[in-house]
Amino acid sequence: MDLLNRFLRPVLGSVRARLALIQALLFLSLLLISLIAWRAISDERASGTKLAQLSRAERYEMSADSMREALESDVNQALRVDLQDTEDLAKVLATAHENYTLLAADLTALADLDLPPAVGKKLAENSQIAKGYATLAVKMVTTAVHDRAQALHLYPEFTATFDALGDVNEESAALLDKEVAAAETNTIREAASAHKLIVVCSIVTVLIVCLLVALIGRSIRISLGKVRDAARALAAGNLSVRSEVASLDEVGELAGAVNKMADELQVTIGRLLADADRDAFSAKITQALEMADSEDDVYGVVSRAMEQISGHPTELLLADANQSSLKRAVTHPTAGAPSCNVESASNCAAVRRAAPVVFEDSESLDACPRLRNRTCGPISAACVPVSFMGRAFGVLHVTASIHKPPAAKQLAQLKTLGLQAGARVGAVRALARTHMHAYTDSLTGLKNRRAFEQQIDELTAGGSAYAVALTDLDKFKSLNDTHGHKAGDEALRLFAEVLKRTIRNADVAARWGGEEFSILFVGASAQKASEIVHRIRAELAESLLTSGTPPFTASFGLSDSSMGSSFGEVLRVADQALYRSKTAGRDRLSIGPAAAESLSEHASERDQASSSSAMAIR
Ligand code: GH3
Ligand code: MG
Ligand code: MG
Repeated sequence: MDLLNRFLRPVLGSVRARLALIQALLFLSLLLISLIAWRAISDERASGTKLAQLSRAERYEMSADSMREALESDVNQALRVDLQDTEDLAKVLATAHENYTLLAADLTALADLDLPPAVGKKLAENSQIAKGYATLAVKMVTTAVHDRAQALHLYPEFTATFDALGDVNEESAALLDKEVAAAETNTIREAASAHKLIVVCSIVTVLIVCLLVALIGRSIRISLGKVRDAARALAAGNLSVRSEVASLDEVGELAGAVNKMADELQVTIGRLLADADRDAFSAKITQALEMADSEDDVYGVVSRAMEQISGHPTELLLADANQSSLKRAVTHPTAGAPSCNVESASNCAAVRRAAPVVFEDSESLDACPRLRNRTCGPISAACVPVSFMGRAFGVLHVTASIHKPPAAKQLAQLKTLGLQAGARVGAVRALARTHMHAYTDSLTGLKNRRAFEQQIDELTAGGSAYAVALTDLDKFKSLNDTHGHKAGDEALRLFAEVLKRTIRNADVAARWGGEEFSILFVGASAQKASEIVHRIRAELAESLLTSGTPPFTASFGLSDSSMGSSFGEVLRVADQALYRSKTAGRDRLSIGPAAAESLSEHASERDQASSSSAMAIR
């Protein structure tokens, strides 16, 4: 089969050519059978013709022989003694002439026949003798008309000629019989042989044609079968399968079309898989970032994602909430940071283009200048801008071997990471800002009362000790009235700054409202906190000397956790102490409850002075 294909393929490149060959073979077989049949029939006809010629020769020979006898009868008639009537003799002469003519015609017809050479030769000899005999017969009749005696004189010669002619005629007749019999046998044999030849040739030719048609059909079927198998495998999901049929025919074209379809499918499915992969990655990042409540949480997610995306050195450079300069926020946990030295987001090429950029070769003319002269030598790199609400504030930077930048899939994942991390960091920062505004006093930057109260629960949880101070600026209304509200604001800010820089980091100061402030001293007793309060007062006095703000003072009330069973009670004690500071002349610190008053009474009777055991310290 392979051998056949090898020979057939160059010639029969297409199915159409193979079908044309089948048609040609059928035509040729019909032509061959026709030729053989024609040839056999021709042979049969030649043999029939020969037989017909011999039969005619036999008939002419018999006719000539009867003319021989007729002429003898004419001669005998002319020599009869009783026939001396001239008229009768003339009739006999005429008959003799007529018979002569008929004999001559038979001899001419015999000579014209296409006979076997032996027969022709024999008949030619006969013809000579017959002509001599006929001429003699006519001569005798003619002579007998005038001179019977003379005619009788010739009679012996005539008789001898008659007998001789009779003998050769017999020989000829015997030869002709034999030839006719042989011709008949030959004709029958030729006919039988022609029939047999036609049948055998027809069967052989049809068998050969059928075999060739079957072989060609099989070659077409095998080719189609290969294409079918490839198509089935593709339909079953094996997209790596390709049809091997590479012929130039329609089957080859079909195989090419199936292969092309498989290529297209593979590309499309590859793209769909890549999309699905990216979507899955994006969904994971989204879920992970949803659980990230702080920037540090976001950075943790970015770090793990970097490790998942690639093993290349990667870093996330971000501008913090207040500055535009970029700082390294996240580094690849195992591969480390590429250490880009870009200072601000606006200096980064990716940020400027607002799209990821890939550099195949850091030494190339159009490469980012910050990639050059790195200690690791020439590299490739990819930079993905990180933005929030259209404003880029960072970049994801990856480096790899020269001319081998991160693959398309990795770049797509970096884009997803940049987009989502940027959105989350932006959201966390926005939330923090909102939180800050809700819990921060905008004039002084201190916590407001709500923030203070919320933080109390955390800081005093577990029964740890604390002290609380309440402070109220003295005669602030008159400061406002005298120097204006702006100066009043300035005074409030100055006092807040004094608080901020004087209290310990663990302690919390807040604007309680108006010109009143509160301070929580974590883990401190009232006695210990009083030292800090005095530092505050001293610091205030000192600041007022240089600030240009109109001078003012503050009154303080202080209590601690030992003075009440709840924060509310402790606070009320501090409030009472403040009240005592005010009533005692302001610009002083009072500590603890008035000894003679219950805490509840003090709460309702704030406008009454307390004294006795309470401390008032100036
Ligand atoms: P005292 O020594 O008894 O506390 O006298 P005081 O004048 O400070 O007390 P008062 O309650 O009579 O007045 C408080 C003043 O504080 C009234 C108000 O105008 C001023 N004040 C409150 N909040 C602000 C503020 O945000 N800015 C300015 N400039 N003034 C404020
Ligand atoms: Mg007040
Ligand atoms: Mg006041």
